[in-house]
Amino acid sequence: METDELNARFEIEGSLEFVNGPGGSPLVEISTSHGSASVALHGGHVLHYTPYNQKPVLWMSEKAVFSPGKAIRGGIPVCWPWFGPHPSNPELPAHGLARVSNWVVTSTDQNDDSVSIEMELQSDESSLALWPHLFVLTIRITLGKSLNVALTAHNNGGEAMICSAALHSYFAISDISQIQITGLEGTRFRDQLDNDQIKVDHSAITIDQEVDRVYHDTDSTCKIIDSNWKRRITVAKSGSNSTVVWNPWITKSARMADFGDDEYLTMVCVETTNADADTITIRPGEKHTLVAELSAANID
Ligand code: TA6
Repeated sequence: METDELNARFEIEGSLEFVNGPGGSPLVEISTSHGSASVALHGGHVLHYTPYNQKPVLWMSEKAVFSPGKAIRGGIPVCWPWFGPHPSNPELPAHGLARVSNWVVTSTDQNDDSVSIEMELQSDESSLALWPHLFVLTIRITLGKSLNVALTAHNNGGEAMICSAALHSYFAISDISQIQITGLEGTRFRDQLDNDQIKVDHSAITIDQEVDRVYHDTDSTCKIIDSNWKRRITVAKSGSNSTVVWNPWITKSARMADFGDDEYLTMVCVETTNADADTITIRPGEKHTLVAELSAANID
C-alpha cells in the first residue's frame, strides 16, 4: 500500500504519518511530547527510538541495507518463529521469516500522550513452504513515556506451534568500554562462543571481546549503564524467559557487509527472547505475547 493510501487510512495529524523510507518501502514516523520513533513495514521493524531530550536509544548501522528479503541491521529486528539457525534446516534464513517479510498496517490510535500502531503478518504460501503452520503475527508498538513493543503469535492451525523468538534490540552507546549491563548477575547462560558451555557470571556484564550469550530462565529487567553519556537504558520485558547479550567485536564486524568495521564500539544487543529450553509451545487457537519495554534516563 502506498504512503498516500496509508496516510488516508491511518494518519494521526501531528503524531503519526507514513513516508517513503530507504529502499522505497514505506515507514511510519511517530512523534509525541515524549519523543519520536520510526518503524518500517518491512519486517515490522522499529528503526529508531529517541526519547525527548535524549540521544537515540536504538542503534542503526550506517551500512544497513533496506531491500526486500534482507534483514535491517539495527533497531529491533523481529526474530520469529525461530531464533538463530532453523532448528532442523540450516538452509533456511537465520532468525526466521518475520524480519524479512512485508507486514500490513491494521490500526493506529492515540490516547492521552501515547500513540500506537499495530501491524500484522499472516501465513501464506511462501511462509508455509518454510514453516508449516497457519498463523497471524501481530506487533503493537506504543510510543509514550517508554517504547512498548508487543509481539503476539496466534496459532490459527490445527497443530501446536513450537516457536523461539526475539525482539533483537540494538542499543546505541557512547563506547563499549564505558558501559555495564546489570540484571543478569548469577544467571546461567549458554556461551555461543565457547562450545555452548553453560556458565554463570556473578558480576555486571562489561565487554572487552566478542560476546554472544543466551541467558536462560530469566524474566529480569536489564539496564545498560553508560558512564560516558551518563545515562541508563532500561530493557524491561514480559512473556520472555531468555535474554541474549551480543557484541560482534572486531573480527565478526569486519565479516558483516552491513556492519561498519568499527561500529562494534558504539552498540550492544540486549535481546528480549525465548530460546533454547525457553522455547514456547502455542496450542491450536491460542496465542503468546512477547513484550519489550524500553526507556532511558539521565544519571549523575
Ligand atoms: O543474537 C545474537 C545472534 O544470534 C548472533 O549469533 C549473531 O548471529 C546475531 O544474532 C546477528 O544475526 P544476523 O542473522 O542478524 O546477522
